[in-house]
Amino acid sequence: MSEITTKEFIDGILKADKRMLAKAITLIESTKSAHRTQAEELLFELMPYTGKSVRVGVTGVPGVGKSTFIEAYGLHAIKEGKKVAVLAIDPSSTLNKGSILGDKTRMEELSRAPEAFIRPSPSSGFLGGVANTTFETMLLCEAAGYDYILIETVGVGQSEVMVSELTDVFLFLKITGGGDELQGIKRGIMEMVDLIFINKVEGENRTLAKQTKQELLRALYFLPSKEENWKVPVLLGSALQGEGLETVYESITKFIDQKRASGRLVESRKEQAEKRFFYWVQHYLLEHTTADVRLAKNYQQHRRNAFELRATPSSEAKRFVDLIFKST
Ligand SMILES: Nc1nc2c(ncn2[C@@H]2O[C@H](COP(=O)(O)OP(=O)(O)O)[C@@H](O)[C@H]2O)c(=O)[nH]1
Ligand SMILES: [Mg+2]
Repeated sequence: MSEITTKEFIDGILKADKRMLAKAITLIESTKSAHRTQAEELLFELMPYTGKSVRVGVTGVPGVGKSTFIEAYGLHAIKEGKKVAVLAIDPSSTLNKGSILGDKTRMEELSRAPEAFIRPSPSSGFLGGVANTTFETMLLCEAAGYDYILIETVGVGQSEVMVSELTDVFLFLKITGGGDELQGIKRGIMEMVDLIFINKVEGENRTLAKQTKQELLRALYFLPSKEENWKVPVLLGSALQGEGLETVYESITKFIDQKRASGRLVESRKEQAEKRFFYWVQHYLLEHTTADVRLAKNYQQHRRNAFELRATPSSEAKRFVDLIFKST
């Protein structure tokens, strides 16, 4: 157990004590079995206080301005009377120890605001040893009363899919340029977005931005719509100069209202929860299994057979799982 009791965590979080919230997040990120037990207890108790925020996923290539946008957007939301939590998922940190997201010093002003909470989130899969707990972190933030959860992720690998499975609205940031560059946008992303924001639209860039907008709208036109009666808007602005953020704010509010009214919000959250359940079943099964010294050894052996290409991954997985059930 952590030296802080579950009750102390609950009281602290419900009082919006940021230090306690940060400690609780560290607890749920821990892979120690005793910590996980307390983390689940905590999440269970806080469940009634969750679910009330607007969950926004923000993606786009490195350098497009996601952090700058989130800071400006967060400050705008605070002006509207909201509390904002920012979670940054950095897929690079586990791959090469580097960071594509940059550091949170970019959100200097937002991080000073009493109504804001900023936290990086580990992202590696459970085989890497770290559980993916962004979803659970989000629930803790909701219990602490944050109205907006903004999740930043880089447009590489599977991170967008992951974020789209955690959020209510998926925002894609882009800079001007169309044609060939537009082809480069992964089709998968275009099918996931609810809203596009063209950033860094300043000065002479404006004409080009309008062209890019038309091209994006044309590309979107041929895609099946993700949400009924929602045409993905392409909005223009400058995160650095604080332009266009109000429009994004209004657009997101409209989108969420519509999604709530149609019942899709609850429905999609149920689908997401089902995916989380499946994720945790795998996680706990593997954790339990490998807690057994002998099975852990077998696990490593079969794993090695697979990644050294000595046998097919599926046959090694099957042999390992058969072994578990024989031994119970
Ligand atoms: N001119 C201009 N620069 C911007 C704008 N938004 C971000 N930047 C700059 O672009 C760079 C990358 O921004 P950052 O927010 O870190 O991008 P991220 O990697 O997508 O999070 C920084 O130097 C920002 O100051 C904008 O609207 N206009
Ligand atoms: Mg960033």
